[in-house]
Amino acid sequence: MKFSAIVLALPYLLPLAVLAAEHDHHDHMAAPAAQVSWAQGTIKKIADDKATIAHGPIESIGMDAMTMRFTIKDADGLAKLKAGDKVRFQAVMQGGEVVVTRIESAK
Ligand SMILES: [Cu+2]
Repeated sequence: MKFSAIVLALPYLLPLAVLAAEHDHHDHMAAPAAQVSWAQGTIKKIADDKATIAHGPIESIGMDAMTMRFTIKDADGLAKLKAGDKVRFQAVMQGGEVVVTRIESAK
């Protein structure tokens, strides 16, 4: 009786298993953050969740050295920093905008 219940339920469970597997796959695709290379820079100014950084080349987004303003998603990291600090950070393209996902003091 238990067996027939499983057999009857199988066609309904199978698509769920496929969905779950696909979801896993997407999670992997959406989480390359650990492999993003670090870029170097010096903080020029901090205002709210934005920081102006004089940065070196940013390999992860193919950007040359320049001074520009970033949206910083790493609020905890940003809270420990001030203008003049040398930093290292990870930048990615997110919704057509360059955002900094991690930032910390560079010793
Ligand atoms: Cu730049």
